[in-house]
Amino acid sequence: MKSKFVQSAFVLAISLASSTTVLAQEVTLRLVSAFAENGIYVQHLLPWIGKVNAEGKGVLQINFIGGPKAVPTFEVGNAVKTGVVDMALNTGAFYTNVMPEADFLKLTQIPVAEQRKNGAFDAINKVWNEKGNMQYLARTVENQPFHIYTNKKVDKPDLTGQKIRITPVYRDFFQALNANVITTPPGEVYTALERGVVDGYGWPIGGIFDFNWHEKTKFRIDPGFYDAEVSLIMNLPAYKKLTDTQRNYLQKQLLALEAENTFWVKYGVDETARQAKAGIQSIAFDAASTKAFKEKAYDIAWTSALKQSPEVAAKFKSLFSK
Ligand code: 173
Repeated sequence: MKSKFVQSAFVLAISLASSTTVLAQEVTLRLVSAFAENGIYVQHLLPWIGKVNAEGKGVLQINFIGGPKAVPTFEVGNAVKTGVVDMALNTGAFYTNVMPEADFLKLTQIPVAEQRKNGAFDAINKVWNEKGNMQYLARTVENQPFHIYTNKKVDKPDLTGQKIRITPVYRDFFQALNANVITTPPGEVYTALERGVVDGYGWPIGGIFDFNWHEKTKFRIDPGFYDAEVSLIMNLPAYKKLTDTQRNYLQKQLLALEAENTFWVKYGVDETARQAKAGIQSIAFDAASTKAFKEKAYDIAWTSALKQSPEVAAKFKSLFSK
């Protein structure tokens, strides 16, 4: 009798201990997005979060808090840096207030898979760790060039007399094209167009329908330039606190997420067709001007980068270029 009691108490103690261990090994990471929840970047990410949570029971869970209503777009970088949140879906242009180098990621001309092989990814993380107190986890968007969308027709690459909505992505280039620039988060673009505060805006090839901007857009200037960088970033102390099992699990899922980036090429093609159907006209230049336009975009951005952060820009330029 007594020994049976001792035995079951022992079994109970063991099972309690192991269930505590299981609980202690499951971490829940709070994630916010600098992009709106109804936009393609978040919509593309949500199934992945679902999969991470379904397969990560007892190991790692991601709690999606929300978009810019939870944390304003331009404050998300600092929220990650200071640990207010653990993780974010963000783009470098939105956290140049943390480090100017964040915006350099738009200049990559090789796929993220190659960045992981040629040392670019590690070079990014060295800067992100040291200057941003964050870990650069994965690039979730590729092959989405930026464009100029405008309601004022042009026949050459010149935006004289035009007011264009920007973020740091476009500033130097659009100013070099003589535009008057106004910085706003994406959430303010529709109203700015509606009120005539701007004649146009910069945005990648995909996504303008998510916010109904097509209703207020007449022209898209081709070609596109740079590559929209949208990535998952994480507070560095939170990343370092993960157990090996948790970090390995997260890494496996991040690589699976990047493997799905093939989605974006077709999405770009589909969005281009959808714009044409919606009556948005493409403005194209002759072959020489097109080439010069693209070269100017990169030249201006790298010149600016080299001024802002000479060593990092030089390193990134050699690792990001084709
Ligand atoms: O808001 C923007 O135009 C911008 O900077 C951006 C960056 C990456 C993807 C989409 C938009």
